[in-house]
Amino acid sequence: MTELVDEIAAAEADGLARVAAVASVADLRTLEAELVGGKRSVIGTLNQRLGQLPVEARKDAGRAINAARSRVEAAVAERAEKLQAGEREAQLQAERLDLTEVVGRFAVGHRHLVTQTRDELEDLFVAMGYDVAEGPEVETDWYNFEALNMPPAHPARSMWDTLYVRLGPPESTLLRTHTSPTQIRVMQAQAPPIYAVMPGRCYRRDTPDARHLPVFHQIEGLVVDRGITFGDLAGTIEAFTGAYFGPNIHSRLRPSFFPFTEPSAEFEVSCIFCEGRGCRVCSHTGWIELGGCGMVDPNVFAAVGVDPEEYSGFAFGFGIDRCAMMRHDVDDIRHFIANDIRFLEQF
Ligand code: FA5
Repeated sequence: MTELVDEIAAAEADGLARVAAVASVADLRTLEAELVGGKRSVIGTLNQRLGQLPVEARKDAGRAINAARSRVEAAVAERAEKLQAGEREAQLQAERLDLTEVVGRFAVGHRHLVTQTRDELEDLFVAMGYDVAEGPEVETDWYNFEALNMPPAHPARSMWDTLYVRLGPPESTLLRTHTSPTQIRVMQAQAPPIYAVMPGRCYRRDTPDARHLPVFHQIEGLVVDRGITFGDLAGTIEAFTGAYFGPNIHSRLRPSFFPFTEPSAEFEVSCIFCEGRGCRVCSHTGWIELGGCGMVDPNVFAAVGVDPEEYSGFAFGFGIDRCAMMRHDVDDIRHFIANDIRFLEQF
């Protein structure tokens, strides 16, 4: 009996010392389980030994064990409170917001060079009296090809291969290959006179290289009015070229073919790198191609119900990315989509 009482006293003293020394709430919980947790805890084991004692001695020893358990539990509770308070304080310190801290200026981004170019081109044409219109990037075959005088299986379609979208009948919906379908939408939406530019994103099955991207930007122009001539087209292109690239840069039209214009031309501007004298960039021709243009084909007018006897018009379409390249001396169109901040920050 005295043996067990001594053991109880020793176990209590040891338990209290360990509780006092523990440094965190988590460790305290582990220790609590070890000391007073269950049958296998220190107190639990002592309890189990009561059965071996004679009845009289059992009572006293039982009381001693309960008293020891109470004191250990009280010490645990007291220690827990202290540790919790300390931990809460440490957390508050760690999460404290210093409202007096001075943060440097936020780095504000800016519009991408292609967007800046698009805005500038829009402004330039708005100053010449044009409206700005937009059309969808996901187009129907009819707008992208058929209304532009390219019936199914027309060979010119192969120049403008693209991705088809699973919507409606097979091969009826696609990612537009040029901004020209917006011409059709504008003519459907309003009667002449029309003076409009239509910028936007285009898609083609083109392998990326220094001058091509599969996703790029064009700006379309459309004028429909009484008495519009090829001279008006040439004059407009020349006015635009001088206004955008500067007075030393000129334009020229070279005969070409587009199903939706007749006659058609490629328009070229004198090479901005050598100002027309001839260099490597322009393959020593002095000229760089920027886009296509021509007089609106009567079949296009027929598709939208404009009377070609009363009205005539011209249209043009050129690459916005290409304009930005030429104006800012960018030697590879892929820089625009590489997302290299060192490139983008320059503009
Ligand atoms: C056309 O897309 C015609 N719709 C242009 C047109 C409009 C002609 C109105 C007549 C009347 P083309 O496929 O040549 O034409 O493209 C015109 C311009 O878009 C090119 O000169 C070039 O500047 C730009 N472009 C074409 N493909 C790409 C590409 N993959 N990456 C970057 N720019 C491109």
